[in-house]
Amino acid sequence: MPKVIGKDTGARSIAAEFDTERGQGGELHQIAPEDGEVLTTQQGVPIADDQNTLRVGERGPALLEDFHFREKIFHFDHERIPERVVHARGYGVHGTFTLKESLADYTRAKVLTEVGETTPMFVRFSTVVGAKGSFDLARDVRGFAAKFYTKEGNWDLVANNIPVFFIQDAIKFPDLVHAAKPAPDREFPQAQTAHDNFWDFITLTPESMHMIMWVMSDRAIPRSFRFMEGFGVHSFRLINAEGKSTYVKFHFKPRLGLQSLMWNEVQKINGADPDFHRRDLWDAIDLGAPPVWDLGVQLFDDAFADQFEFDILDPTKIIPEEQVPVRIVGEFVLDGLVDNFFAETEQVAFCTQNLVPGIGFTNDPLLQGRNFSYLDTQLKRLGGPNFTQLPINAPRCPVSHFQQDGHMAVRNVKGRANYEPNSWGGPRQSPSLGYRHFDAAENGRKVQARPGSFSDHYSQARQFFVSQTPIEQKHIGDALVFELSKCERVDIRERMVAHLRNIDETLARVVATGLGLPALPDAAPAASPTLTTLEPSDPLSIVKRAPGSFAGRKLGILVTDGAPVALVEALTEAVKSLPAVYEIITPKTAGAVLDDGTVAQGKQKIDGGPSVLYDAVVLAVSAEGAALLSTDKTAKDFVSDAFAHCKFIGYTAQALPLLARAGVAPEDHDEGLIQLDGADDVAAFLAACGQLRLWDRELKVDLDAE
Ligand code: HDD
Repeated sequence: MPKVIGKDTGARSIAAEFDTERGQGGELHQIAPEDGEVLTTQQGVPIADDQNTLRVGERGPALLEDFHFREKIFHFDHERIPERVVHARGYGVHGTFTLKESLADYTRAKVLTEVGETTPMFVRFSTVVGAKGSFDLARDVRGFAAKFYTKEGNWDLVANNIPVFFIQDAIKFPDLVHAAKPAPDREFPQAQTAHDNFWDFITLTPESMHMIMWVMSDRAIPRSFRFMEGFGVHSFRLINAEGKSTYVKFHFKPRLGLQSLMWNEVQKINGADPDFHRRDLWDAIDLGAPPVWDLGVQLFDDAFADQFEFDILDPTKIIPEEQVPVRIVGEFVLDGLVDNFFAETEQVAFCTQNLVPGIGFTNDPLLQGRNFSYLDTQLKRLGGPNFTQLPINAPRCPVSHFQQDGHMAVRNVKGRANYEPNSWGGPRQSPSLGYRHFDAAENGRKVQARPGSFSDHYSQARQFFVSQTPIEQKHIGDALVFELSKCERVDIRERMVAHLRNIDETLARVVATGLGLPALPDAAPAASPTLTTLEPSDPLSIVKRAPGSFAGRKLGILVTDGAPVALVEALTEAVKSLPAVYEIITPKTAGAVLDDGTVAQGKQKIDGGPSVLYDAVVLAVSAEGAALLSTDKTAKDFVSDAFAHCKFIGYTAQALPLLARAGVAPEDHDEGLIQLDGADDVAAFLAACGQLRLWDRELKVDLDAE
């Protein structure tokens, strides 16, 4: 019996540190049928025949009295609920939040004041525009909605991976979403904004410009949910025991660092694995390497708000971390897979209105509108007002009220009193424990107007752009050219370039050239009389804050018959200890027989495991293997794509002909191509992989590079 490697693909990890327990949703609501138990109807009646409907004679008509058939089909016909009007495609997991530092000076919320206490969470990641069955890797904002089941009720922080939004007033949300979704006549394109309607709306809505810079950046094509930041976007309030309010912006910061994909890679991944993001999250948790985020807050007061260049109520603006540092107060680990996608991920209902005592709203007009929309949408989706009784939505603290009845009411009050006040007993309001809205003084005329303090739409867009590294700036230009090139109307393209001239003149020129515009259009009239020159802010860049480690990433090892076992074993062990994961890819499904007879079991056959699925690759091939693969288009794509996508490539000396046949000639070799002569070279290779990509290479392989 030959030795077999390649089954255990890596990554035990931080799980132990967090004392994780998989499948925390499990005990909540799932029924695991016993093997062999009797199949019944919904009424519990045992079923004798689940293969054939009741008929008159074997070849005769079906009978209406077959109640099992009718119940089964009736239920099937009603399996679907409306998908979310936005964020339809999502993936939810359970987790736990632990508070590390008390914010008692600022808030009375227990979740933010009881150090060391843990709070169960459910997080749903999502894309925004695509339908439920669309692919994971759209160029899009990612939702990062978090439900904290606190001791004082559920707190929902319905966040995104981008800290600003397209619009300033919720009344424009239906227009934004209509424009972004497929056009109403043709119902395409799916899950993408590269079309006239989106850019028409955007270019007629200058307040979207800052958000557009983020959406055209690599933030919108994240490598994984695990490598994304999350932002509460709005200024909220923290309210302390004395009733004093402090403004707060919430941040989630991934321990594994930020990482994104390349656009060409994205388009190929969508074909190779449309479930790339959800599979990544599932696998990470399943393998015992759950992702961890720090919860951070930016705290500021009225004095800061008054002297800040922008309005803290404007959701199209950030507060740079240099001006108000992010204070880390806690961490959360997402380590629990759902037991049932529908029960948990599909039925979870996030509402921005769900706050707990000590956290409050501000007058941000987007937030105020959201507070109506989320509750309303749950009614439509989940069919009645009792969705709060579904286990995934039910608070994990005492619940006591006199709201009653309605569709599917399963939590009903016993006894005679269903009103308050009453003389029979039951729950009573509590001025000391209860939620108190911040008693902000408000006074004004009823108007439909935007404040002048919301009018500078370009300064922070420019700040974002100048904060990026040159390669990230190039990607923004490339993305704009790609998206706008899909617009049929030239006036829409020109209008966007006119806006770009208020953001960055070079970017405007690059895009105009990329689009083949005959001349630069005049700059768009800027509503704000003063555009401010802001300092670049490093936290806005992904590349400047690269983690410098391959931990949590995935190595693809292409192995052929006769490959050196010592190298393959050293690689797999070293990857596991990072911790990271690897997959062995082989030319044939049966695996590859290494030079000592060991069988390397392939997780993927090469046709199903293109290099776009990996963060770095190794070509562990023998001379015969290299010769065989040199004639194979898929194998050559594996190599040439890895090279074009700026990946680190380790290779045995025997792989050189394969590299050459794949278009990587000796003169193309750079420090990202690392020859592995044996196990001793593995540590240095993985250390180099910690750079994640060799960005300098992109300028050599891309026609658009200046
Ligand atoms: Fe929204 C879903 C995030 C503005 C109306 N939104 C939804 C989800 C996220 C966000 C993460 C998915 C929740 C889940 O996983 O179930 N939305 C945001 C952010 C916004 C924002 C960060 C701006 C700062 N949203 C926004 C506005 C409106 C809505 C201005 C309406 C006026 N959003 C909805 C909704 C959704 C939703 C229609 C669809 C499904 C749902 O709520 O539960 O109500």
